[in-house]
Amino acid sequence: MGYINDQIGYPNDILSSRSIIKRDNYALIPPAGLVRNIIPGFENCDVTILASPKLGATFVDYLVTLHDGGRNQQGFGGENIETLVYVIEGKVTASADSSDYELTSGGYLYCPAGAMLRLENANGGKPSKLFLYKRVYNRIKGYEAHVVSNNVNNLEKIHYEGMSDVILQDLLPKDLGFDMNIHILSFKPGASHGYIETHIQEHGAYVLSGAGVYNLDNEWIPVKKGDYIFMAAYVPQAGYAVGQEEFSYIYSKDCNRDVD
Ligand code: UGY
Ligand code: MN
Repeated sequence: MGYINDQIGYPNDILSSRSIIKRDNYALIPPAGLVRNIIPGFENCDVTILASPKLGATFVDYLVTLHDGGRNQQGFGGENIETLVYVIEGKVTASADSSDYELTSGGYLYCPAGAMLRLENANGGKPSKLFLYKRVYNRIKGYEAHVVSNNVNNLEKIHYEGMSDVILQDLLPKDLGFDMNIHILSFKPGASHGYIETHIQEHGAYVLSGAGVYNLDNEWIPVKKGDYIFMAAYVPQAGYAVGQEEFSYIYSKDCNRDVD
């Protein structure tokens, strides 16, 4: 079972991989290649580190599965570290210092630098799956970020750059206290970006639904639900939805700051 050829005896997944790693440029990390990492503070959790400074990102993205009793009570973040958790599926209690939030699928919590994020599975013994983000906060005088929690079901749906078939949702406020935002971009089948973007901002994107072809540095690459895409600063990029389902991904984008 699962072997491409009994005489050779190799599992299918060992003969080819869709992973593409181009440090400081872009990366595609499909679910089949993910490995678990032990991270202090996470108990009964499978944690995978996705983009990190080793790949050329200024942030770190993680996929976390909290099993029965899964939690992080030690706290995630720190004095200069901002964090965000987004619930892909399941139910968790997430805390920003001493304030608790019950988050279900589409729910999220942003903790500004200095507020510790704590997590506990609350899905009746079933696993919960999370997308987790952290980054060193770029503080500017006179402005502060603050705790934000909501569910994407409550967010405004904006026609991305005026297109009727591409929808943008902003998870965080636009004010200058925030040095980044997390967005969800959703393409109806057959929809695409209006042009190939080239910009200074980086992205880490996790595909929530559907499938597409994605232009990364002028290569068109097939992507689908469960894939993770890293786009470094200035990488040419655009998405094109294929198939019957909406192609949708959650992604981070730095904003509101000049270059040092
Ligand atoms: O906001 C963005 O830069 C976004 N449209 N980029 C992307 O989806 N690759
Ligand atoms: Mn972009």
